[in-house]
Amino acid sequence: MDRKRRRLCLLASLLVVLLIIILGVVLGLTLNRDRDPLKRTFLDRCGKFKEYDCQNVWSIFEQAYVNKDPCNVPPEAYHPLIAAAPIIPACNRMMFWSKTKDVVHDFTNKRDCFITMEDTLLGSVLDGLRWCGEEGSTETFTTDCPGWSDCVNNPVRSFWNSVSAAFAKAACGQVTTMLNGSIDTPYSPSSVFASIEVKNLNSTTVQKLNVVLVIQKNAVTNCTNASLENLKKDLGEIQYDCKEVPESQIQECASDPEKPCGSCW
Ligand SMILES: *[C@@H]1O[C@H](CO)[C@@H](O)[C@H](O)[C@H]1NC(C)=O
Ligand SMILES: *[C@@H]1O[C@H](CO)[C@@H](O)[C@H](O)[C@H]1NC(C)=O
Ligand SMILES: *[C@@H]1O[C@H](CO)[C@@H](O)[C@H](O)[C@H]1NC(C)=O
Ligand SMILES: *[C@H]1O[C@@H](CO)[C@H](O)[C@@H](O)[C@@H]1NC(C)=O
Repeated sequence: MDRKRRRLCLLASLLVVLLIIILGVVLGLTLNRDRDPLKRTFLDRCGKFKEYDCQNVWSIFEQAYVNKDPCNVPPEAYHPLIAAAPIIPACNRMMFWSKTKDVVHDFTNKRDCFITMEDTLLGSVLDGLRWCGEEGSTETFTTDCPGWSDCVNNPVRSFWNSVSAAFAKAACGQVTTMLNGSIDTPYSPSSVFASIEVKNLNSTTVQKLNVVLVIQKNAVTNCTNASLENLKKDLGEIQYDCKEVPESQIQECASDPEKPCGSCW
C-alpha cells in the first residue's frame, strides 16, 4: 500500500468510528428518554435538594416496586426509601391539607411560612406521577398501572401512604391544616389526612392542630360541622382550633411579603 492510500484508509476508518460514536450517543439519548421518563423527572426534581445523592435515592426507590406484582406493593416496601431521605421536622411550620391543594401550594410557593409534604424531597419528586413494575421484569412502567382504588397495595398509593405517615410522624409544635369549606364533609374519613396523617401525629411532640377552613363564595359548611367534631375526637390529647378563613384573605396574605406568617388568619 502506498502512503496516500494508507492515509485515506485511516481517515475513512476514523470517520466511520466517529459516525458510530455519534449515532450511539444520539440513539442512547433518545432511547433513554423514551424508556425512562419517570427516572428523568425524578432526578430533575431531586436536583434541587443538594444534600442528597439522587442516583442512590432513585435506586432505593426502584427496589420498592420493580419486579413485583403492582397490586402487591405494601407501604412498608418504601421504608428503606424513607430511611434514605428522611423528613426533617420543621416545628410549628408543618402544613397539611385535604381538597385544598391549589390554594395551599399557591400560598406556600409565595411565602416561606409553612412546609407541605410536597416541599420535601420525597413529596416533590413523584408529585402527580404514576408508576409500577411487573413480575419478571426490571423495567419501570408509567402506563397501564393500577389506579388509586384499583387495588389497595398499589405502588403509588402505598408510596403516598408511607410518605404521608412519615411526614405526620415528624410533625412537632403547632401544626396547621387547610380544609375545604365548599364541600359537605371537610374532614372525610377516607382522605389521606384523616386515615393516615391524623393517626400518625404524635401527641408527645404535637401540641395543637390549627384548622384553617377555607371559605369560598359557594361555602356549604363551617367550623361547627360534625365531621370537624370527629377530627377533634381523633386528635386525643392534641389541642384543636378551627378558623373559618375567606380564600381571598389567604390570597392577599400570600402576595404580601411584609405580613408576618402568624397574622394571615
Ligand atoms: C373545594 O372543593 C371544591 C370541589 O372539589 C373545589 O371546586 C374548590 O376549588 C375547593 N376549594 C379550595 C379552596 O381548594
Ligand atoms: C412520640 O415522640 C416521642 C418523643 O420524641 C417518642 O419517644 C415516641 O416514641 C413517639 N411515639 C410514637 C408512637 O412514635
Ligand atoms: C354553621 O352552619 C350551620 C349549618 O350548617 C348553621 O346553622 C350555623 O348558623 C353556622 N354557624 C355560623 C357561625 O356561621
Ligand atoms: C358535616 O358533617 C358531616 C358528618 O361528618 C355530615 O355528613 C355533613 O352533612 C355535614 N355538612 C353539612 C354541610 O352540614
